[in-house]
Amino acid sequence: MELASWRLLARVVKNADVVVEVVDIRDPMSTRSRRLERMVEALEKPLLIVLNKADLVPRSVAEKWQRILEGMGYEVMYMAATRRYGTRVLRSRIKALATMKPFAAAIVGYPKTGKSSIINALKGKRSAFTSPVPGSPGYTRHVQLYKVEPNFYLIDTPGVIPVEGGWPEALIRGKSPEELADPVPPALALIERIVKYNPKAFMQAYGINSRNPMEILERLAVKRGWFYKTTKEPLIEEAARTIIRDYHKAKIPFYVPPEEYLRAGP
Ligand SMILES: Nc1nc2c(ncn2[C@@H]2O[C@H](COP(=O)(O)OP(=O)(O)OP(=O)(O)O)[C@@H](O)[C@H]2O)c(=O)[nH]1
Ligand SMILES: [Mg+2]
Repeated sequence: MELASWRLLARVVKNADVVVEVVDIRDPMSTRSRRLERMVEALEKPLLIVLNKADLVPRSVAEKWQRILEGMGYEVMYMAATRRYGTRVLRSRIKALATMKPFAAAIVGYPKTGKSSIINALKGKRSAFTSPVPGSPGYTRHVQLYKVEPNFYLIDTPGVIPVEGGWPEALIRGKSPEELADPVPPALALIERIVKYNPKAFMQAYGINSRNPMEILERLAVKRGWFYKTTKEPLIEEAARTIIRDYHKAKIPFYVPPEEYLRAGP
């Protein structure tokens, strides 16, 4: 899988009248790109930050993240594209930011944040391809233009932003779980992060009552019957890929509480 370059992204932003940055509301600070935001600012384009997947967090959490980012001077809203929640608000906020007609809004953001799903929601019928996991069929490969209404266009982009977010985000969003040479280290880091914010996450997802990352991998492998043929040890690589995949598919309940971010400081 190829992550297009900053040059492609710059071209898309230059050609857009409005830029919509899509982030995952479960972890907004690791899934936004300051570099993209600075680029949009430098090119003097209006920017709207969309906190997507709001169905995966309590409403109070969505509202707090919105206020935190608004406090930094950004235009912000939250929505749940696959539930068609917030679609009308998004449409009118894009229109309010556009200064001419016709206009095109570029939908940009990290892989798997729901850019194509947002375009489908705005268009009202399925047209942009979507997929749950990086690199699997249906991820966006090329920049594509869609018409929402007369004079209103959307530019879909592949997960083009080279992922700069912290470990393990950089690894698990940039490649499919199958492509990872060793999925265990990023899975362990991911598990640690999830458990930190939701100690019961793996109980809820798999019935595994543990907070120890390595033990969680081993117990999942045992539960699913995945063993090395030779040594009969649990096949933790397979468990690691499953957990990364299930994280993308939101099967593991988890979000970063805004209070945590405020306490730790930006
Ligand atoms: N729960 C939930 N899942 C969502 C939402 N929006 C998108 N998803 C899911 O997130 C996954 C990725 O969605 P896409 O629309 O393909 O994301 P994308 O940003 O276009 O991905 P790339 O083009 O590969 O970068 C899919 O499994 C979607 O069903 C949402 O609002 N809520
Ligand atoms: Mg896409």
